[in-house]
Amino acid sequence: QIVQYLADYRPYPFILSETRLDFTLVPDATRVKAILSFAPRDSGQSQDLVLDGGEEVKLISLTIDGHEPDPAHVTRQDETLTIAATALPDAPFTVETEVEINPMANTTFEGLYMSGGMFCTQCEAQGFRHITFYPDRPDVMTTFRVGIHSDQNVLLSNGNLIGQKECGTEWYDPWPKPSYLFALVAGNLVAISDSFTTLSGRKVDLNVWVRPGDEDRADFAMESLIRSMKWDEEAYGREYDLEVFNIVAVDDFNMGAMENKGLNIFNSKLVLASPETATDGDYERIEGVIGHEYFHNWTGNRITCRDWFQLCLKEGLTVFRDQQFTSDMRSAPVKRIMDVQTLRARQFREDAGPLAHPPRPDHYEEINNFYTATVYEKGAEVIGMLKRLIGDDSYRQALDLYFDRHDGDAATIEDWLNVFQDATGRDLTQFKHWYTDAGTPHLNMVEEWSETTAGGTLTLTFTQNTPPTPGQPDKPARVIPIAVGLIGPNGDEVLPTQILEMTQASQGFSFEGLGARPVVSALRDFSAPVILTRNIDDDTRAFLLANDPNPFARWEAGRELAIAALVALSQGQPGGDSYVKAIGQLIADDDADPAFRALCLNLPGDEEIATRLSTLGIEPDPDAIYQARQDLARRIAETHQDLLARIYDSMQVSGAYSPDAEPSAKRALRIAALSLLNRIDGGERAEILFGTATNMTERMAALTCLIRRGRGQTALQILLEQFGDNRLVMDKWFSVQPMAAPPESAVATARELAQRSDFDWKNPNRYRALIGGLSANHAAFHARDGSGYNFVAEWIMKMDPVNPQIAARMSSVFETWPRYDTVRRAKALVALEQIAAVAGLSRNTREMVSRMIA
Ligand code: HT7
Ligand code: ZN
Repeated sequence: QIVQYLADYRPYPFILSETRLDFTLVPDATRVKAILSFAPRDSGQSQDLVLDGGEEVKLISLTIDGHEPDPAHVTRQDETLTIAATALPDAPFTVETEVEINPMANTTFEGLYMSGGMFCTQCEAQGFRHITFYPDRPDVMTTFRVGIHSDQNVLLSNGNLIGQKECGTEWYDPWPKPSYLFALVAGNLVAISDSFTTLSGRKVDLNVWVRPGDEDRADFAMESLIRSMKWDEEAYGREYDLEVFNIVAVDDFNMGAMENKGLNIFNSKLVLASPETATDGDYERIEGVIGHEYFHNWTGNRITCRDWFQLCLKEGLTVFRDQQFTSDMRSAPVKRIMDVQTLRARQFREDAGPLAHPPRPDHYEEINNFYTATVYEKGAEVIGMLKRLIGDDSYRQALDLYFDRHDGDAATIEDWLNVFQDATGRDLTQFKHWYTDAGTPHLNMVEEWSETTAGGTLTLTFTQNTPPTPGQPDKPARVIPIAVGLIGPNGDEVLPTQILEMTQASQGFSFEGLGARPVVSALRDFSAPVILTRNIDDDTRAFLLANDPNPFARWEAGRELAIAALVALSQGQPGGDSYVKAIGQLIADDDADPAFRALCLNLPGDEEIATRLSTLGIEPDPDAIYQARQDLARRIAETHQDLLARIYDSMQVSGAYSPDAEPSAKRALRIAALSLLNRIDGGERAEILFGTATNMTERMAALTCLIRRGRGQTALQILLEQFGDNRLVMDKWFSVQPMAAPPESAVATARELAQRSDFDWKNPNRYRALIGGLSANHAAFHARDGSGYNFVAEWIMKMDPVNPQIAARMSSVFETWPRYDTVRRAKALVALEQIAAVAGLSRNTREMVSRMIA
């Protein structure tokens, strides 16, 4: 069956009470022995036992209760091994298998594979079936006892270490878990070690394992882990539950990191950091992802998902928790603005195109294609809305009930919503549409003001409408929490934030007894993931930018001014005066948080402008957008050059580097000023900064500026000489060139880089750096001659047979193709059809491409 449907879910007919695994690790011929203790779920059920197992898994032996079954009762077909019901007792039984696999030949980085000489696993979502035959589904949970034999010096698996001999270790994980949380690592590694004492006084050993030579870049990861453990106790009352917590850094990794029970495996870029090699952004991401994976211990591991349709149950909640963590560690308003930027850039874009799907999809072909911004980021937004609707105390009560009621379960979105219903007495039937319906609601607000002797009344009428998405033409009205505040003409707040609960397609809310007509600050804190439109002029936006006490709404007002200007300029109309003036006032305010000022100073990117144009029903022209953005940036630089120069000088941070929020914020503002000044100073400041900066944040910023001015060669050469053997710095080196290059030369630059011997394209980080770097250059990727599309398509086709997950993921850069002009559309379609025509194309890429051209 190609398409999997949620409606077809059936419990597994057997209970698995224990899994014993024994690994003898040899790079090209690893042996895996498994002993699985099953019992029929219902007696007299007479069901076949179906185990998942990849076609490349070589079956050496199979016994049931110690006896070889009649071969006629055993069938291997597609990716399964079936033992006929007639060969099974109607009582508990054990299945023992021995298989052989070849980790060295595994280029997919799924299952057991090798990275830089070490053995490593990745089992989510369905990688375990490439290790041995098993019911590889999240609702089959059991304890694991694992033996590892290898000549590597560090041998790790989940749970607690219960035995250690020369060339072997034994691990026992007492917490029942599904196969996707299994992990094994064997390598010549060294550890940064520490410990953490839990709330109830248990001591936990902590290790961050890295390759020898990388130890001096792992401290921040360890500090982040300790902060995460403490935060989860304080914010959610969640304690860690094993004797040891191991983190391993791996160079070849398909995604960011993986929450395997007690043995988190990380892409090395999310562990290793030093001031000379990592940027402030890298540090913040490391802290956030370490937190994310750690928080999964409760939201994902102790309570897992019944099936993969429920993926957002663990991912949405864990993203929400990691966002809260970062807000608490750093600046909450800045974090909220950054999260909204990501949501709009990735999820709104997904929701508006052919790949749109609900946070809880009801069908898929390849589950790996559903680790999306919708499942993760929108999944988190939905939880934020729930919290806003019920309040902080009720949210905490509901979460306590969730952990109490479902600990040890493989749960569903229905279970999750029932917890909230039971904790609050609210009916969440309508709210559930946020989980089941795709698309971003468009929300329009109309204001009506009337005055009587008793005072003024302001009525806000909201109308919601969600455009059709694939397979979902009509959408019912949703519950939308709309946070609103009112600001008087003198700038004072006359009504602090209130949550209006919209439940109808069109609904009015009145505020009576007001003095003079106030200015409405709407959708504060981005209280719902919707696209808000309202009839508002530039002066009112500038007023909000200057006066709104809600930092998100303030930033949003500035953003709207900037976008309005860029939309106008990209269509050859005048625009930008109000923005240029307002931004000058804002950045001159030395009392405002530098991080906030930096966010306001960074112009919306080309992609965001294209999205806005397309929402307005206008075909975006990438070249015109690029030009408009250049022109506006130059005007800001020219108008405010003295102010920007003062900011650039005064935001210099002296002393030892720290990735903390305060110095990072200063650097962010300094860099924002630099990138504007760079347009009028000939690259002079960037050149000096590149030569003098002692941290990667400023060096990368300077390098980007130099490349934009066409004078990056010397700096690139210096970086290459200094860091040619540092993979993570070289990834930056590969990505910044096509990303910052002028659109007319970016594809040629990318092609040239792809020829280099150090373009180790089978490494996902390196591949994403270059191919993703080019596709992030909007005007280059969407070049009218189709050269950007062709380059990316070639590399998708090349990667597909080697690593289908990475190829399929990269293909989503095409998802916006339908919104461009006929010439570009035709070229993009040719590229997509060329991919679709490849013989033997993976299920992953085939599903993505066919959804995009449907
Ligand atoms: N739960 C993990 C998702 C994941 C993954 C991670 C690494 C490599 C392949 C993977 N496939 C799915 C990561 C997370 O969300 O925490
Ligand atoms: Zn996750």
